[in-house]
Amino acid sequence: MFIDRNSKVMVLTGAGISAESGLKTFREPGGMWDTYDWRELATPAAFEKSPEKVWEFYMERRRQIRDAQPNEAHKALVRLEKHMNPGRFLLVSQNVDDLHERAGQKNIIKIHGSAMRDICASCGSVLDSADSYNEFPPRHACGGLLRPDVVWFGEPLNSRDLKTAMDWLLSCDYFIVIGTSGNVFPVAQFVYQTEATKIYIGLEEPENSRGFQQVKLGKAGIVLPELIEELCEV
Ligand code: BV8
Repeated sequence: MFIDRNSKVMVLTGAGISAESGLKTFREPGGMWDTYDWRELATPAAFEKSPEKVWEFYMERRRQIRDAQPNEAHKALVRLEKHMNPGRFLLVSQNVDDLHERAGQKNIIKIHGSAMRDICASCGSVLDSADSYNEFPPRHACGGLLRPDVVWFGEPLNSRDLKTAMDWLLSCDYFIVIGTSGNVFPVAQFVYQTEATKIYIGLEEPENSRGFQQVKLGKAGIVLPELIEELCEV
């Protein structure tokens, strides 16, 4: 199978693509939600109850993300984007790390937000995350509490991002999904909302595996560069 440069390629990534950079996934043994209770750390109610506890969790993740480097899978997606003609590639990532951006990815939607940005819970101002804050939990100049600019459970996804993703699902030729267990909605349903050629790459069958024509099991850092070389003859 060869991808013509004028094909329309949509890629979706999850925590599995950052695993070989040393970042924890969520639902695997030893993963984030195996160690912590997401109800205590990744919901608006949790932040309301204890902003300090939530901030400690995200500050530690920021430290880990800053110490991590993009891996071969991130770099392979950058090569794929460069192979495609302008406007013919979109990456939608559920990941709140910035490894895709640091690898050089250009057309990217961070559909669950970014742990590397802050947003004011009062006025909605978005700021780059600081290395340290002069008070804890940190506050915005307007006096409102700052929070990580991520989409927590029970929060709606950004409507513009969702519309762009839906438009691409309806028009793309290839939908390549990497390293996501297919447990979190509405993103887990994307595979059923497109007529594209659908390929999954991951360590194990995802929950939504019956939606894919091809499931390639293995590490993204190994399987993805091979697949992209085959698809693009780069
Ligand atoms: C919404 C940001 C509606 C934070 C995340 C009850 C109450 C409220 C909502 C719900 C509810 N019940 C269900 C819902 C819906 C809920 C949901 O889906 N819950 C699940 C638990 C059932 N969804 C929501 O709440 C969404 N919002 O529905 O809003 C609404 C509408 C209007 C008005 C109000 C509300 C919001 C969901 C977003 C939550 N935020 N993250 C943070 O990260 O701190 S979710 C979190 O899960 C991350 O974003 C993560 O990316 C995402 C998905 O996880 P995965 O990436 O798939 O990671 P996982 O560990 O599961 O899998 C990794 C895979 O990689 C594995 O398969 C593994 O085999 C593989 N792998 C490992 N190593 C490698 C590898 N693959 C390749 N190579 C390797 N080396």
